[in-house]
Amino acid sequence: MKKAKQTNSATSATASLNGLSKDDIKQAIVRHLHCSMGTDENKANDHAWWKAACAAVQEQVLERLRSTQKAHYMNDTRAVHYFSAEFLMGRLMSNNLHNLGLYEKTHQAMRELGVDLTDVMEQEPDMALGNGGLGRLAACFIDSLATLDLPAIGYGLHYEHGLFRQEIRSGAQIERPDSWRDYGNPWEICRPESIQEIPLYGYVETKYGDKGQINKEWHPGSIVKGVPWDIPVVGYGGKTVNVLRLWESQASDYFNWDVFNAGGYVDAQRENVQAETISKVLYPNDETEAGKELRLIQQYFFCACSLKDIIRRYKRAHGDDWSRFADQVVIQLNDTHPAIAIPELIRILVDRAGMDWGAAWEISSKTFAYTNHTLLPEALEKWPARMLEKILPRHLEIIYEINHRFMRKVEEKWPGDDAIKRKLSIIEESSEKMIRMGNLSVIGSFAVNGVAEIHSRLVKENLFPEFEKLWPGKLTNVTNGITPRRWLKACNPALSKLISERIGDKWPTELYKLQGLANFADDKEFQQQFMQIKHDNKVRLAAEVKTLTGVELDPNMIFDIQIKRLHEYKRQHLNLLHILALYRRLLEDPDYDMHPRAFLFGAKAAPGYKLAKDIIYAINKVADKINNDVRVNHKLKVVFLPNYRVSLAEKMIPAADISEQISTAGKEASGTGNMKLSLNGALTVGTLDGANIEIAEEVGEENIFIFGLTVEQVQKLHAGGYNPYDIYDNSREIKAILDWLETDYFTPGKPGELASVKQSLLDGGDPYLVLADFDAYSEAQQKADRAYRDKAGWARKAIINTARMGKFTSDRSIREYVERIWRLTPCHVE
Ligand code: TH1
Repeated sequence: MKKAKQTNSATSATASLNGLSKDDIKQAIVRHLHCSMGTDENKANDHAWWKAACAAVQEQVLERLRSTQKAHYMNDTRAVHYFSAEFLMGRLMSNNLHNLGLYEKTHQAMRELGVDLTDVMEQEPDMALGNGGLGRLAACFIDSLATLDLPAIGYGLHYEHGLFRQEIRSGAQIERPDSWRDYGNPWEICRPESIQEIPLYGYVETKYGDKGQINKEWHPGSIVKGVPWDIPVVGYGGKTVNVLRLWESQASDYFNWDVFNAGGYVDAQRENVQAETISKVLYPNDETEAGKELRLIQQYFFCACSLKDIIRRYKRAHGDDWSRFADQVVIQLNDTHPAIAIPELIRILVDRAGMDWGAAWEISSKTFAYTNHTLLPEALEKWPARMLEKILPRHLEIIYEINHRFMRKVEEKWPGDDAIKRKLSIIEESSEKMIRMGNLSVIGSFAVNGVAEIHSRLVKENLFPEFEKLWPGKLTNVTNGITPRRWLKACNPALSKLISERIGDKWPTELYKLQGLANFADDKEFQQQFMQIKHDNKVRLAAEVKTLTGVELDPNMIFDIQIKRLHEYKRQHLNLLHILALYRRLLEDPDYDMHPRAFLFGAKAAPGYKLAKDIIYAINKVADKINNDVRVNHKLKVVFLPNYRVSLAEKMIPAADISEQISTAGKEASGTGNMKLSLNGALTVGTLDGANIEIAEEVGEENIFIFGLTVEQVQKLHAGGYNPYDIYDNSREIKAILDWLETDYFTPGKPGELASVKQSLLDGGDPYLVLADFDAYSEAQQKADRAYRDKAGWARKAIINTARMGKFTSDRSIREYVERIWRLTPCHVE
């Protein structure tokens, strides 16, 4: 009785947010089926139903978008502008329905129409406009910003093709284009009234004014058009609806007209193609800088469009009075990808608004804040000065001027110290002069943050130590977070319902409330319900695995999951070596004592990253062998799920028993998958890296399996001259496993196909210390195995994991940004 009542209050709380009834929803969907889709209930397929349902939901969304924009305009609010080259949004239907409080009613409405909402939602393609953690973080952040009623706008690129679709052919990754908009995207709205024109190339003219002042004029060689597409971002509770504004490039009419007049019709078409190339495709490299001209143009294109958009909006309220600009506008740079916005704003202020340098710098340096997401040297962006000179000649001059003035400050602080100057300079004087975007971002921002405690400490100590001395307090930490609306409420409905029955339904916006679940950690009935839900989720995932790969999984196995981009530092190959060790132990001793376990992987490799693709191939070849080896396959299974993406994560995460977070200490800035898995009751096997450390602090050491070298030990080992052969020569097991990879055991008739993995760990020097951490990892896995067999003990640990994830809501991250960096006040709508 009591439970039923609580569930009712949960639905009525959301029902009061809008007067929409189930019948209203039904009518709206049918109306759109008829009037927007031109079909009817008898003919419509799932795709038509999906589009009609989206249109019905979008009506609600757009009404709230209008009231939000009105409220923000009337209150002339300060707003944050989140600049990011990536927004990994995933699907929007389920999220929007949950955030509007319309999920249940829509589900029922559709059932009465004879269609299943879950099937219909499967029609929606993922919006995969990002690579991984960085892009998904941006998506979680804009969800939290809207939920907290904060005035915010996300700015990025409207890529025609998002991250490639991954197919696996004979074990190898094949890339196929992603075409998320082929059948239209019902959520986005084109805004031709806000088109911008963006200059590129050309030269700079120096003009001398009558009072001796120097004025610079950039004569661009080409102009492209930026067309904005708005995607509404619905806050939980459905009050604030912000927008994500993504820019699409098009050939500018004005530019083509000139070429056309010169008689070059065909050339004019060629210009078209070039302009439209800018937003064609997302660079698929996670954590590596592309160094390509088109990538720099993409970055400048979306930053320039966005700044013009911001300035147009500012001027509508404040005219030519620039004095309040930095009070109204804060721009957050998501890594250095949008750092070119700094010289662009200065250019506008100096060259266009006629400000002197001091005044322009005063405004610009109070406008930008920068988030660093990585310490990996290959990800730190540097652009050849010559490339900038060609594409953005005026910006290069401005960067030199910023640097010149900054070097004077450095000289004041460390007189005569040229080594420090070389280190801090924006310009790297190597054989080819390079512009360091990280240094530019630190110098041009008023705040800089890392994304987890340990990462921020390393940013301060190793990446920018002198900057900390120059500007104490400028470098800070804001630990990442995830939105519990998508990553628990929507993706794990059964667990969400159970949680609400026990602790009420406030947890989606007050995630610390989850700690109330700790009271039930030893409650037999609750343990049983919690683990039954996990089991049901595993059954569902097993069915999906069967469809996608043909492999059958017993849901009583431990589901051990590693899902993230494929990268050596994330060490999927450490996981693979351990799987090979288990396989070998089982072959040597059929009674080898282990609970049956299924290892599941999901990972895309950058198309040009050879070793990463080799590791995917190796996982698939080992999986084939093990899954078909009747001697072991009741105890061991290995699955590589193709095309890992947000919507697949939503199916895998609720079904995980074990979460693999095994990066080399010091390499993973934060991680956010670690938070999602733990929130859904998976136990982490992980290193003391990134946010794992903070997760361990929250859940307690008895509820996590921590192993391996610490950051300090990693540094020491490298300094002392690490030689992986010492380990190989002294460990019978490691030697046997690595040698196994060179045989044709996993690739019959083709010995050596998996040799590159071994090679990277021996002659390659094992840069990520896979072999050094192997024994500790294997031991941690054994502990996890023992712990799993204690059913009640495991249930308790799993419950504690969910209960202690309060800290990792992205609402907390956003509140920290707001208090310490952005200084925003909420604007309540209606
Ligand atoms: C990731 C980090 O690797 C990860 O640890 C972190 O949780 C996430 O950002 C969010 O903060 C990064 N992704 C990229 C992608 C590119 C360049 C640098 C990074 S760092 C393209």
